[in-house]
Amino acid sequence: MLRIGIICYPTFGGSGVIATELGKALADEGHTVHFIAYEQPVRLDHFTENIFYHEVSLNNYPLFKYPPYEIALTSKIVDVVKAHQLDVLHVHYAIPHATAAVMAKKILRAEGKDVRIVTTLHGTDITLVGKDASYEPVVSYSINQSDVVTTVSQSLKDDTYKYFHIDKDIQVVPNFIDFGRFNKMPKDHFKKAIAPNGEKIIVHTSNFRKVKRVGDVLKVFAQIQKEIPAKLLMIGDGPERMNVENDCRQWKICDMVTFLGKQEAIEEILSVSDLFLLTSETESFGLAALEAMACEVPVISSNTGGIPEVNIDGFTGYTSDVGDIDDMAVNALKILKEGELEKFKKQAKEHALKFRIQEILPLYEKLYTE
Ligand code: GMT
Repeated sequence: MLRIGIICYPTFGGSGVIATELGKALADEGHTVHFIAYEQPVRLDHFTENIFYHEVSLNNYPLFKYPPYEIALTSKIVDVVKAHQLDVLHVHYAIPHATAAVMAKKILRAEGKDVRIVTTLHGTDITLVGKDASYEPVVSYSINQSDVVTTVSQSLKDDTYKYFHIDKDIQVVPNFIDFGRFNKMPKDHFKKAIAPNGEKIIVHTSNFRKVKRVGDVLKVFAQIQKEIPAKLLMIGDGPERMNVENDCRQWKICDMVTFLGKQEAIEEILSVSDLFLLTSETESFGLAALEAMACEVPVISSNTGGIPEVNIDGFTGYTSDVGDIDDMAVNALKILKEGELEKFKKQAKEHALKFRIQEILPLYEKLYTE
């Protein structure tokens, strides 16, 4: 059994969720897992005897305009590796986690201790933030200095080679889903409360950042509700929420749209939903779409990045060019209107099953032991 350090963002975002669920599953297998983050990861909600959490705390000094988080993180990694004899560090998201891990490895090597680094790239660390000239050289170096590098989709692997100077072999290990949690549950009373007249329930979940194009979600819904009775549930929170709420008021469709904010029990909401909308500008994988599919919800999405590896056009839903609202609305109506819904629901789950955590976990374990 291995002693594994997992470095991640603790927030609701996909990379933090994947890192936390992976750590919990590894602990279930008998490995010892040490999470290192600036806050307790949101999905790390139970006490488990072989899971530990180490918080990175920052002692700021008035001289510092910018608190040196990477240094605090590096020091914490060095300390935890030494104190707990870690074998491997699995870092999720390149910035600054891979960089801190590489630095920690060098410090430890100077002291005669070897630790291996597995870096998993998640998306925006490559496609949005990382490729920016202000980060690129450091991100390239940190990827090249990792012992193993993985991406969550083939598309992200291609993008990484395109935007960075990488001399390493990158392995694709897709994101996964825990069917123990994400499964369609009988929640008919809940469905009746949201859609008392049998309206179709459309759902979107995200962090409401610009990259998600949440305005497009509302535009697609505005077209759908002209044709069939429908309700839209908007889950999550972030910078674009207020703009979309304003659009909603202006278009006078507020009685059909509910903003639920951040939610823990997403699977309960997905269980009563008929269609999931994901209109992102870029998306390396689209974990939110996979969670929906696992709960038998077909997906209407853009065809950007890794989404087509998850949402199979014409099978689990449909994909359209980014911003092609009309095509997305037509496709949504095709599924909702023409008695196709049950078939698409079944197929969405069928494809989601390929991403069961039981299939993906051994791939990571193999990388660690190698
Ligand atoms: O989507 C976000 O803004 C959050 C981001 C993250 O790093 O938490 O998500 C990225 O990683 C997820 C897990 O691997 C992927 O499912 C998302 O597609 C990816 N987001 C983007 O590429 C925009």
